[in-house]
Amino acid sequence: MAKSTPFPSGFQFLAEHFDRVQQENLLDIIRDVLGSAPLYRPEMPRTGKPFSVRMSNCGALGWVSDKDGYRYQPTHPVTGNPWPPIPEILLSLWQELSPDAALPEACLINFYNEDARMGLHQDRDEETFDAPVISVSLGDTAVFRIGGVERKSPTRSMKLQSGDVVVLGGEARLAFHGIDRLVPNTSTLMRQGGRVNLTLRRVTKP
Ligand SMILES: O=C(O)CCC(=O)C(=O)O
Ligand SMILES: [Mn+2]
Repeated sequence: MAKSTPFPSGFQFLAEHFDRVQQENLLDIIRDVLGSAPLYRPEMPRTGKPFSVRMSNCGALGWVSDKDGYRYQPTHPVTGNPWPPIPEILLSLWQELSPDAALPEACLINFYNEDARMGLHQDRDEETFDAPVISVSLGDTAVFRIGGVERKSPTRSMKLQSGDVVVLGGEARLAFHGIDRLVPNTSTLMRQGGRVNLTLRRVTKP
């Protein structure tokens, strides 16, 4: 837990990569996506316990969780429709930050209200870990926790604010990470508060 715990190599933090106008634009685009692929509440494998975070996706594939487990699938689990495409602004972000990787196939959309959190986990449901996971935060500040590639590795926490971008590449691609909590009333981007997190993922081997 020491403050001096280093970030894993391949971890990048780009503070306020998106300025306020870009954040508003991106949020409008995500609202459109959610108009056709509404947020729903996933359930934990086996137990069926509901997540505190609501989710949706865009892209050819979307990450879902239910009693049968975690997986990527081409359709929304509630509507049965294909996920909407990944917006151009997010594809450009990927190409800017990860020009050598094959394009992302999934963008998971997480919505946190002030009680939501996400336990420490690895992103490892993809067939390949060659490409990074790129994350964009919008709305209220979150306390993000990141450790190493083993669950027992020491962790450190940092705040993610609206417009911040995080890249989990290299060794950090399989680093344990999670969201401890939101810091309510820290952003005026969304009138009702809350936080949207977008994570771009390459799922299949190119
Ligand atoms: O909300 C975040 O910043 C992290 C989200 C995350 O780790 C995930 O969706 O796998
Ligand atoms: Mn994750």
